[in-house]
Amino acid sequence: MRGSKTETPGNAGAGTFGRRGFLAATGVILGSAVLASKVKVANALPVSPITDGAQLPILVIGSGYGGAVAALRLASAGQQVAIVEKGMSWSAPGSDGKIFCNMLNPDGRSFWLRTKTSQPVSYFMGAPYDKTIPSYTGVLDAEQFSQIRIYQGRGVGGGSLVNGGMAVTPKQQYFGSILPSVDPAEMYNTYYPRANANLKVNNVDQTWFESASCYQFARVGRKTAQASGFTTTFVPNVYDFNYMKQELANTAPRSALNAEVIYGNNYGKNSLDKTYLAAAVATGKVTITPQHVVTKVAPAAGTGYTVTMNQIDTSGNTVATKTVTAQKVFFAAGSVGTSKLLVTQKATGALPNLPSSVGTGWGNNGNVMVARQNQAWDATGSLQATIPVMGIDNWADSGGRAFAEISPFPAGIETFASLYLAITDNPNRATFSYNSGTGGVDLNWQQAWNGAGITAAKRIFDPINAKQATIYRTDLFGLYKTWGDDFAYHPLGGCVLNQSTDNYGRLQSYPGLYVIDGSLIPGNTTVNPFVTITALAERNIENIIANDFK
Ligand code: FAE
Repeated sequence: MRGSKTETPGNAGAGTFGRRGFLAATGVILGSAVLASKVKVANALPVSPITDGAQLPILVIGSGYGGAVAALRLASAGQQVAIVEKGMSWSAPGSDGKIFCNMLNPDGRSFWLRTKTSQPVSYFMGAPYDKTIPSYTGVLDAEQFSQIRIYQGRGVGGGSLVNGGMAVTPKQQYFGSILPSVDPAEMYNTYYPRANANLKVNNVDQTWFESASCYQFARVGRKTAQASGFTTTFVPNVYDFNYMKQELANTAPRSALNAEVIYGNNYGKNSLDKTYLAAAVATGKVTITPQHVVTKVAPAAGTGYTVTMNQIDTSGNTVATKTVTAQKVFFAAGSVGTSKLLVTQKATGALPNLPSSVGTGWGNNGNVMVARQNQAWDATGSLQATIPVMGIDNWADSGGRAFAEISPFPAGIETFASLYLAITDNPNRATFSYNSGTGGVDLNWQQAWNGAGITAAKRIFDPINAKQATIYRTDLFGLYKTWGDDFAYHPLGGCVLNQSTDNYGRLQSYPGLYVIDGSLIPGNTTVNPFVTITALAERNIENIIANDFK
């Protein structure tokens, strides 16, 4: 093992830019409330470098929802578990005293190994406002495939570090379309409640919501939707709403109210490092090794599997290559990460007997983004909580099913814009394939396939615009471009349950190999996905522990 020091965010890439924000290019200076109070560093999860040549009972690849559930439940059942994670352990503050940067002042901590940000809303008033940043192993990856870029969290906690925290249990009536081989009764009686409790899901205080200035955007989104006859619904979240109340009252440092979310929240959010992973580590049986990228899994000479990984520094350079042997391996690298690993192992002959369905069934949860320009009397507010709490539910519309999250647009100024992330019933599915020329993995998703999602979303927003006499914004996703249809937040599938695995995530041709993340879900969850990913992982690991650890 060479140079195995595990790095922390430290100063690299942090605080490189001043407090001029993403609208600076348009000449607008942002005025955001900055609390002078002393910054409290989050409780760090302990990390330990994995040893080259280690013999392990269980290795978990990835520390997002699936990996965190697997680790907690296996450790609680008495098993020793090692987690390896590609991203960093986000536990040490940068030179500005904060662990994460916010959306108005992105620095190296924002993106995974990019020299320029790749923001979902990347234009404003027709001007691009992505900005130059130092290349660093930042927390949000915008992974570019030929016709789609897929946003994913990188770090101990996976997507929980960067997501909006919307913790939505799908309506039971639609569950059969999400996971047809899973018994809805067991999910709704046992595993969804278990997931919600362990994720610390909570609800906004509706009385407070009605007057909170930071949710004016949501109230306007609700009003305009309801005026056109649409149903709106409050959406639970893992962000601690009591903490947010203190933010608004200026009695606690601001996070959701300081434009923090997709590059991480410094306070307030119950990400996995504070829930499942903290509980897993508390068992004393779980080790976490960040900054290690698994590249190969193959049967070992004796029993179990050899797993090869590159230890990387904060520039993404390999500083050591290690091989360990594990009796059982859980793939929890996320829909994209697990799919890429599996199609590569099959194509390169490391795991040749994986089923040919591996890599198929990938969908974007129907994601499309859009914004409307409200009338002058419908201001959306210059202070917007980054945590969404409301959605427009039009899934019952068989002409085009959609659930649209009323998203914040935390620009720090009044924009009069209502932004939405629509989850639609887009039936298109793509396939990952190994590219022997590049040694990488391609995804054949076509941008035009998002036409189905746009059609469904228009069934909500065309009527709202007609009723309100308002228009779509065309300056946020490009020059004269209405739809954010070239990216996704919700990758799902690629190793579909009961197709590429058995009905509990076992890769049957290789006993001891399991998949336990969003790659199991065939492309759509009708709502935001992480509660379903967590609940399915809870269900599957219970069966695996009961049957494979006798
Ligand atoms: P994930 O959480 O992505 O974890 C996989 C982990 O594996 C990551 O930490 C990777 O760095 C790591 N990894 C990948 N490859 C390797 C490798 N080769 N070796 C070692 N480690 C590896 O997977 N969902 C919601 O339900 N509500 C929301 O409000 C919401 N908002 C979102 C906002 C954004 C900006 C984004 C990007 C996503 C959002 N999501 C939301 C999606 C949600 O975060 C995502 O579905 C889950 O994180 C997926 O969970 P997995 O366990 O599958």
